[in-house]
Amino acid sequence: MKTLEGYKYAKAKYAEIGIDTDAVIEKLKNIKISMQCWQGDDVNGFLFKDIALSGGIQTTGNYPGKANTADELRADIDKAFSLIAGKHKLSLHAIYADTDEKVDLDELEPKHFQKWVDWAKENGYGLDFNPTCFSHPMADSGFTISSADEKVRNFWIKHCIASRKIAEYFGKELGQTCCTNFWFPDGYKDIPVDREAPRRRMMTALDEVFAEPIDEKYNLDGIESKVFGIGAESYTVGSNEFCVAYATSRNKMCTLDAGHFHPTEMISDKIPTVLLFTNDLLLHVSRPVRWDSDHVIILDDELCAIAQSIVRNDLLDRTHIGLDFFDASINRVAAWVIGMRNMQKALLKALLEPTAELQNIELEGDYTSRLALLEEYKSYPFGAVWDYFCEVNGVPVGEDWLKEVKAYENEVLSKR
Ligand code: RNT
Ligand code: ZN
Repeated sequence: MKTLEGYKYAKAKYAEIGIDTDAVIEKLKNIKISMQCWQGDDVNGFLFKDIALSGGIQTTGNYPGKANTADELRADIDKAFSLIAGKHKLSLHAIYADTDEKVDLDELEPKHFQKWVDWAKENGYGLDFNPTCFSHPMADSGFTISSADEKVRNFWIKHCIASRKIAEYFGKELGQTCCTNFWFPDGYKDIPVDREAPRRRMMTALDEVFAEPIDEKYNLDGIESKVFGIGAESYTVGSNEFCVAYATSRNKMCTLDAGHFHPTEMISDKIPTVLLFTNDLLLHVSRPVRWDSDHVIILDDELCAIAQSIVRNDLLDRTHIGLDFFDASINRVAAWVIGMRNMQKALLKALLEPTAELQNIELEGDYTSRLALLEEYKSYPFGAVWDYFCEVNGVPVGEDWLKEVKAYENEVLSKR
C-alpha cells in the first residue's frame, strides 16, 4: 500500500517533466541482462577438478556455501532470479559443461550442455556463452590462441570453434540470440621485443575461428579487450586497438569490460562511440577497484553513466548487457542480486530522464540549464518508481530480498 502511495506521487512528479512512468516500467521489465554464472562458484566450473584459476584473474575470499555441482549452481541461480524482476539470460563459461563424460575443451559439444538448455527452456531464460581460454594446462605458457606453438594455438582454435557451435545450439533451442564472448589472457609479464607477431597470430587464428558463418539470429560473437592482467602486466595481445579494429573490420562485436581500461578511462564514453562502427556491442559490466578486481557493481556514477549512454542514444536493442564480477568474500547469491538489481536501477534512472529536452538545451548552448537540470533530476523520486516496479513484478521491495537470501543461506548454503 505504501509502495502505491509513493508511486502516485512519483508518477505525478515525473509527468511534470513529460515522463510516463508506467511506460518506463513496462520497458524496463523487458530489458534482458545477462547474469554471469561464474559468480556462483568463484570461476571454478565443473569440467576439471582441482585446477587453479589462471589467466591473470583472481577471486579472493572464501565465504562458505559456494556451488559444487551444476545442480547446486542452478538452484542458486534460480534463487537469485526469483529476487530480480523480469526474465533474463545466464552467461555460461565452457568449463561449466554439465556432463559425466571425460571431455576436454576442444571436444565439447552441445550435448554436454543439454541440462543447462533444458533448465533454461523450462524457466524461460536465455543463454550466452564464453569459451574458457584459461585454467587449463594448454594455457600455462601465458598464451593461448596467439601462441607461437602451433599445437597450443590449434587446441584453442578448436575450442573456440566448438564454442560457437554450442552457442548456435543455444540460440536455436531457446529462440534467443546467444552472445559468445571471446577473451584471451595472452600476454607478457615483461617488456616484449616483438609486439606485432602475437597480434598477427591472434588475428589469423580468429579468422579461422570465425571462418564458418553462423546465422546471427542464433549467435553473435564479441571480442573482449584488456589493458593488463596479473602476470601479464607489460603486454596484452588483445588490446583495445586490436579488438576494436578486429571487430569493426570483421563485423563482430566489441566486448567492453568496465575493468579493462586505464583507471580513469570509462566505458560509458566508449559505448556510443563503438556503436557508430559496429552493429552490436557486448558489455561486461564490472567494478574495478584499483585494478580489474571484479567487485560487485554498485549504483555509482559510472554505472549510471553506462545506462545513460545506452538509453539516451536509443542503443538498447544493439547493446547486450552482461555482468562480470566475482566476489568470493560475501554470499554469492546476494552478490548476484545486488549487481542485477543495481544494473536495473541504473537503467531505470536513465529511462526516467527527459532526454530530448536536455539534448535541445545542449544544442542551444544553454549549458547552465543543462547542469542545473541534470543535478535537480538526481533528487527526483526514482526510488518510489523502483519499489513499484519490484512490486508489480512480484519480487521483494527494497531490502526485503535480503531476508530471503539469509534464509536460503541457513537452509541450503550452510549445509554444503
Ligand atoms: C577477464 C575477463 C573475462 C572473465 C570471464 C570469467 O579479465 O573480464 O571476461 O572475467 O570470462
Ligand atoms: Zn570480462
